[in-house]
Amino acid sequence: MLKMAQFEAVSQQSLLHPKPAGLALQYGTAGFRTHAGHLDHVMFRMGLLAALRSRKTRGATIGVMVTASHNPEEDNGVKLIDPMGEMVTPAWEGYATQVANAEQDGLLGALGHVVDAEDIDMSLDASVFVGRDTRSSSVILSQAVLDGVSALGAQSKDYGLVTTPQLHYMVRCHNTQGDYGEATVEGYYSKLSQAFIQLTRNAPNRTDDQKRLSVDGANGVGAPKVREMEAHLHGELQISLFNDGAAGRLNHQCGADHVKVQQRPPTGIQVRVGERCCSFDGDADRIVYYYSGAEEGRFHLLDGDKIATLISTFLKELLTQAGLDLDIAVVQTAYANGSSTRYLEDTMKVTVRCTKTGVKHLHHEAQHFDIGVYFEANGHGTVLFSKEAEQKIRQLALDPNSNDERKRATVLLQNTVHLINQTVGDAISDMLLIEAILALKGMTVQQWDAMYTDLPNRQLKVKVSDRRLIDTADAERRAVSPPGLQDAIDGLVRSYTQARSFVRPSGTEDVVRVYAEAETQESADDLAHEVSLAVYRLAGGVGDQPKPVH
Ligand code: NG1
Ligand code: ZN
Repeated sequence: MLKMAQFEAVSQQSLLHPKPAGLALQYGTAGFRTHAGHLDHVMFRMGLLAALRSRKTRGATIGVMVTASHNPEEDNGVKLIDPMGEMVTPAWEGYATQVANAEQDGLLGALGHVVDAEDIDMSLDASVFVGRDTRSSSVILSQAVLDGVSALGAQSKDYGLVTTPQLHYMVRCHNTQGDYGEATVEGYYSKLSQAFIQLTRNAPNRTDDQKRLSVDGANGVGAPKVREMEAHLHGELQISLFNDGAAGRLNHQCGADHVKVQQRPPTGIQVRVGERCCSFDGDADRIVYYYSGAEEGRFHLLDGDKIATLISTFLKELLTQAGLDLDIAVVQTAYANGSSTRYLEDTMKVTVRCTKTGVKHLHHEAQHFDIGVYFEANGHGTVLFSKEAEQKIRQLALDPNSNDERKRATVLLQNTVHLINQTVGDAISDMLLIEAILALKGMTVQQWDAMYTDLPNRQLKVKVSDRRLIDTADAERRAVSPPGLQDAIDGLVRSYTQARSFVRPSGTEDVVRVYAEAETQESADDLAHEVSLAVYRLAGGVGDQPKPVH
């Protein structure tokens, strides 16, 4: 039961964060996300819910991040972070939706329902960490979260401007009593930079050219944070930062999502022939790399699939050198390029799993292995090490009988573990890991790219009157409704070579996403267009009929 004082505080405070009557939102793939003007009450209520979640987890600290990631500047959003720094557990996503959508006079009832259903002891202490991105709306909205936290008598700590993965990291550090690191931004920089420097020490012949990297900060929070990180790297990585927020608009024609979906470089960055560049997204939990080819000036993208391939190959080699028998797997979604899956399974002999879109699904699947490397094609991903795996690596490091090769591999493994933010995808941590691997392997970006050749692909969106009419199965690779849609897709796919296509309702936008890949770009474009037309026809398309890509 809510106590009387809590009851009154929530009643009064909620009047300052009123809900527009009738507005209904859903906790989607990545929390709530919509126009910033519709979110004040949601933020306040997520502060309340985080205080309940903290009590439910016996006073562990819960995180609340205010961001709409790669969405436009005028949007905002909020995600809840569980005690180990992972996304909030699915049952509470349901509560989040109920609490956010309760009408003003039903709010206390909705909270009471959660307290009863979860048997929460409201007399316990509670604690919530709050962070925000650079959106102009984020200041007021994160204040609304803090108001909600304090209305339920919980402690809060406001980290202000942080990347999403930094806040996840703080939550984990705090709840593990410093085992994972110190719960400060400074602690984050110091842990990652030390690991990076230790790793690159093993690649002593790096030239200045190899140390140079261009970063597109998407005009978001990743820009100031990667600058702070660089200051800790003692020149081991020299970053040219573009789209740092000084002039351009957040995610506008820049950032990882733009680069991945448009398959072209962002504006505001000079992509010099052969040089490595990368783009973060608006809250720096995604990263993609690219370069311009010397021979034809063509744009080459190295997406989440190429990153997962590089990292898993590196880890597999280290395991062999260290003589460690740990099972390693790569977790992908249906958006993974078919070539990457084939290369991983057939050439690298690595286990590959496919899950539904959304990092929580990948994260969960990756937990089933000693080492689980998970990446969405869009560049969101990380590596998870099981407790046993970490322990075996630690033990081996202490083994006096190890030969030099084993010792070196074990030290590299240990530093790799330290460099990775295991809570969630982290553009800064991923970037440092990729740079360290390229340095250690003496590999150029072209050589990395040449591991396998992507099948040409195309992603499109179709507006329909109700995207929930589309239901999928088999990790979203097949549409089971509306009737006839999958048959239509199958028929279209059959008329192309090496082709694959699927459709699914987006969890963050009011659209149906269409993906197609095929032997040539023209075929991929045509197939994506034809499948879009089938969606438009069979799933209640609205507005103009989808146009051909070119
Ligand atoms: P939706 O809108 O559900 O496709 C997008 C990404 C996801 C995930 C979320 C959260 C694609 C195709 N989809 O989800 O992978 O990153 O945003 O940010 O990239
Ligand atoms: Zn993001």
